[in-house]
Amino acid sequence: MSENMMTRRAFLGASAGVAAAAACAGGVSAVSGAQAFAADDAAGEGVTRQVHTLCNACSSKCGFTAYVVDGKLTKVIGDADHPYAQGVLCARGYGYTQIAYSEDRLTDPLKKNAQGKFEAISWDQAYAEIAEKVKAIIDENGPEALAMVQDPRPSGKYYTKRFMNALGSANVYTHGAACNLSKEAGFTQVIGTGNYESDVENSRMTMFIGRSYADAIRPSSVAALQKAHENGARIVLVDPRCNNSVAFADEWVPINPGTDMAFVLGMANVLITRGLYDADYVAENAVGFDEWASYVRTTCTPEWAAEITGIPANTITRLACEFAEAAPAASIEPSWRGAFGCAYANSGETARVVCLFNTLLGCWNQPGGALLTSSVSAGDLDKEKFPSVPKPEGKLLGQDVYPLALSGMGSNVYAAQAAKGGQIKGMFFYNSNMAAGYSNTAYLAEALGALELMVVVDVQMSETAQLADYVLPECSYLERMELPEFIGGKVPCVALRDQVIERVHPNTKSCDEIFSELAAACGVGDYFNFTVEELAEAQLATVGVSLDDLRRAGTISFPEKAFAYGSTPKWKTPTGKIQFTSEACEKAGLSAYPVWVEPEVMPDAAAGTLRLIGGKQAHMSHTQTANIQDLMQITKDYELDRVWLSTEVAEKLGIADGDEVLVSNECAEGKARVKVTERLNPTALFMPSHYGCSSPDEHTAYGVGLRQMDFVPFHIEPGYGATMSQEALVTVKKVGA
Ligand SMILES: Nc1nc2c(c(=O)[nH]1)N[C@H]1C(S)=C(S)[C@@H](COP(=O)(O)OP(=O)(O)OC[C@H]3O[C@@H](n4cnc5c(=O)[nH]c(N)nc54)[C@H](O)[C@@H]3O)O[C@H]1N2
Ligand SMILES: Nc1nc2c(c(=O)[nH]1)N[C@H]1C(S)=C(S)[C@@H](COP(=O)(O)OP(=O)(O)OC[C@H]3O[C@@H](n4cnc5c(=O)[nH]c(N)nc54)[C@H](O)[C@@H]3O)O[C@H]1N2
Ligand code: SF4
Ligand SMILES: [Mo]
Repeated sequence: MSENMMTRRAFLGASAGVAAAAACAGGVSAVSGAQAFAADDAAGEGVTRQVHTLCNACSSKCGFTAYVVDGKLTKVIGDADHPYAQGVLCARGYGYTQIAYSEDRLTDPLKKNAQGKFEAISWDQAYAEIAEKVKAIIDENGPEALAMVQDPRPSGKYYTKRFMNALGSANVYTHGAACNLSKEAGFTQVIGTGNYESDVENSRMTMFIGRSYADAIRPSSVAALQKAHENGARIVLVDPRCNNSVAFADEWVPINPGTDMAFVLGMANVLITRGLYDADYVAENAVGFDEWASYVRTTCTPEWAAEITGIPANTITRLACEFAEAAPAASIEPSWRGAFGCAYANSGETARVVCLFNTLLGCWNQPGGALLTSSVSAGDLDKEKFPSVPKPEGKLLGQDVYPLALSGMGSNVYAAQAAKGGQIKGMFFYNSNMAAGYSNTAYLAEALGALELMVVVDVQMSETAQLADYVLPECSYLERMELPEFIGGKVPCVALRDQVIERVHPNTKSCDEIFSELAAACGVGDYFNFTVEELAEAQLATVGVSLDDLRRAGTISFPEKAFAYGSTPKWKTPTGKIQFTSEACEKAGLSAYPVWVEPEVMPDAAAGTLRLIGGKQAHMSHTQTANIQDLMQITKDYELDRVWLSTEVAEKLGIADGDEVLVSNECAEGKARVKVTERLNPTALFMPSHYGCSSPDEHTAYGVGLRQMDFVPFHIEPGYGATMSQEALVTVKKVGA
């Protein structure tokens, strides 16, 4: 095919996974639309209750209406006015509702005994023992020796932070270092904020770099991509793997993984040398352009980029020219994790270059361009009822070593390193499976094993829970109410996770209960003298909404705060401008303007090494859904746990589709069946990222497939603090060959 280009038709309908995922409804029926509504209501026996709530199968937290008949969940329908759901959930959203009734649910607090076995204890005993250990750690080492890792959830992000800060520790980390830390931190250096939104549906051209709406789904994103395609927008996927978004794309650019920075630099060279960029926009809005431009002009020719990326120079030139023609209704989409969220030594710097490229297009806040939309948040509350927690004295641990890491995320992998080194002694995990997903699993097990106190709050016995001293069982998301969730976007809004069903296991508790009660046991209960309803009501009052109204509506929007096209964003950078140069980056030991950074390791065909890359599947979320029976059945039916190998390499190694192969490197080895495909760059091995569960108490997930993080060495991205999840090389050989 010319210029490595593949047409979209070549791959239409190619994915069994997407089709199957769309059909999955778990034990709960998945219906959308008003008709289904009416039909069901007419047929209903027993008492039907309807509750608006939010999904918990991934961080998008889509809104839906739950139907409960005689106390049991029978049906869920995506809420039409929730901005991410737009009337439908994805397969995970339907399937994950089974978690409430899972046989593998945690039902009681557990303590690891001297033999390393877990035994059930009372909440009072758990609180008292944990509090005693917390106090001992604070007395001996100060509160800086305590840390929390959490996946930001509506209540979780509030209660975990308040709890840690009340104890005097600033060490609150999200999962970000294994997700989107580099991306958000790199963007922040250029545009002063961690994210933007591409106006895909109104664009003339959008390029996705390692981002797949059709695999890593959010329903509204898939809808926008479909609309863009129908509107005739040019959609380009830059990905070593031809992902399932190709159904709505015009072109797949099969880049060498880890080289996206060189690719964008090469396109920037074309815009700059040919005078195709928006010079007026740059002059008005940016600082440091000339320095960067002279580097790009002299070094980053399309031929230079072709050598590194494996994409022909004429393709790079053509794409840059197409961008110039489509601008300002064009942008590089911000991505999420795949290419530069946390993957490489150059991820943060790649993020900077992506923002600079969009700046050359002059597309910020333009229809079809890259938008900086607004959000609404709760205002100040009554200080008597909700007293402010004093700011901890110490700084977030790791910020001095990785100064570019956003303080709202921190480097959780640095925290693990600090646990191994004895600087952190006590660690809490809320809704986080660090041990299976944030970096090298053997290293993390050893690091967390060195802790004096490890407490995990989960709903099932995750790999991280297996390592804990105490495991505290939360009720599932369907069994609790949480704080209001404020959502930014073209029209900002607020939505609510509400309690749908009674607790299936009466001895489980909600996040707010657990941290409030634990705080009381630790002697800082004065900061938690309110219920979650009271706090929700108070937060909502600051934006003129009542809890009752929100419960009735599910989602309430703020049209008066809606985004307006054409406005000039306020650049919240130190210079007040878009920064082609950054003092903070220079101070962190990087170049003031972004220059090409070679990945830490590169595959070598002669040595038989391949880069191990990962990615999401439409029916699975991280590690948390593999134990849901109906979702795992899709994997089994379609053998979706296979690793992908390019036809070219497979032929060279004498491997056929369906063969069992041994994947190995210096960290791990394991066997898997292989999918041999034209849809993969031959320098890569693709491993779907949801498998290889090693917790025997997750009976459905246990032992299925390989786990990517077993093969990733423990190392941290300079300056940015992320996990470098794809700086890993492996070899493959046929088992028995
Ligand atoms: N192996 C692997 N590693 C990954 C990824 C991957 O796909 N695979 N993805 C990466 C990305 S993009 C991200 S964002 C991070 C995500 O990392 P995490 O945020 O840690 O997500 P999960 O790995 O799904 O683990 C979530 C944990 O929360 C638990 N949980 C689920 N519901 C509840 C609840 O209601 N209450 C409580 N207390 N716990 C609950 C689950 O049982 C599980 O143990 O991982 C990164 N690392
Ligand atoms: N189904 C599903 N959807 C999800 C999630 C989930 O777990 N499952 N999680 C949510 C979360 S927390 C996140 S962070 C997002 C993640 O959203 P994405 O970042 O879109 O998801 P990934 O599948 O990790 O990566 C996307 C693509 O990046 C490609 N890729 C890998 N390496 C490279 C590279 O070096 N260069 C380029 N150009 N491409 C590369 C992969 O082949 C893959 O097709 O998804 C969200 N939505
Ligand atoms: S994208 Fe899917 S899994 Fe994520 S919140 Fe929405 S419905 Fe749930
Ligand atoms: Mo993520």
